[in-house]
Amino acid sequence: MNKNLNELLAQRNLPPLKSREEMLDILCREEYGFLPPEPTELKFTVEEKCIPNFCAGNAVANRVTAHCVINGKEFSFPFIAVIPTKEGKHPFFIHINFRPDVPDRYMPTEELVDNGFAVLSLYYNDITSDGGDFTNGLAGVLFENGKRGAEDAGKIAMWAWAAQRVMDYAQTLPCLDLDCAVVCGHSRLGKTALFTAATDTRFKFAYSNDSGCSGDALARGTTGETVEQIVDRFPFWFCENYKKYVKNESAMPYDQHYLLASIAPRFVCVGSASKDWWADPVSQFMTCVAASPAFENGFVCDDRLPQVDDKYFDGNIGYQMREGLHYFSRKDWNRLIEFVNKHR
Ligand code: GTR
Repeated sequence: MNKNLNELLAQRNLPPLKSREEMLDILCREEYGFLPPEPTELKFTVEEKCIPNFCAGNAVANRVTAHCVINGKEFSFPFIAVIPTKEGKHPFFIHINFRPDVPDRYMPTEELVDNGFAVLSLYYNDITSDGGDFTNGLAGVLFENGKRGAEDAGKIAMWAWAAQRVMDYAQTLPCLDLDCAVVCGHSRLGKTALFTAATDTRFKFAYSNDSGCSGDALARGTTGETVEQIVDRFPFWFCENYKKYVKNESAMPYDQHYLLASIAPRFVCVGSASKDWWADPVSQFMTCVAASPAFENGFVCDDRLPQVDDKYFDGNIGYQMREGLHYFSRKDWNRLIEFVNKHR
């Protein structure tokens, strides 16, 4: 069974899977940095119906502000909660978003509502900037003068921490189905969505769209972006330790299959795009193959490399390849909905 894929996997020379605790410890120490501590105080204020007559009355959009005390300092950030008005408990997405706008062409909010989902959207730059400055936003309350230690959080870990605070808010809403919490994001925010779910078992599903290097793609044997290339342009996404693996992937005590495997026994779906060679769809797919044994219902796929429009949704790990370039399209969202509906 899976003869060809097993041979291809062997060529990648991956470290074997470990316990979830060990894998998370390695991922935090070597790649993303440890999550910031949970806030010692947390409260939410809500501006109701901040978008008038939203979704023709099928949903309300509320602007929520999370007020946190962390390290004795205050930090707050806003997000938008779109809640269907229909009776009942709604499954929901926490979308770690590139843009602040709701609705937005990258987040088909009305369609999500039409499919029965609530969506809570946080804009990543509201947490801390997407750059090397560690003195602003959440970074500013964590580090004295913007200086961090080798294992301290990079920006991805900070955005993940914020998505977990949005989950804290979701837990206060009786109209949400807490057994169907999905965290999702695209590209750098797909990496973030995976790290969010890996470190927080309240999320039943994680979906990463085109996250590639340092997300859902194996580093060993990639034909796309390398650790050297990502650390050169985006060192601040990661902890300082990650630099050790520039041109030195074979020394990594892990690979990205640890990230997907840390989501077991829950659900994770990888979205790839056929022309997104930088994210490397084959290495994204092989991560699913490599992480599969961590799940009771592992990755179910054909014994060949993926092709356009392959959709493997039967196991707890899913994978889909859409035709096209690097973006989060309606087709991707629809496939995510399909994966979630199949398993909830
Ligand atoms: C690229 C980066 C990728 C991906 C992408 C994005 O330039 O090299 O790893 O994360 O940005 O987030 O848009």
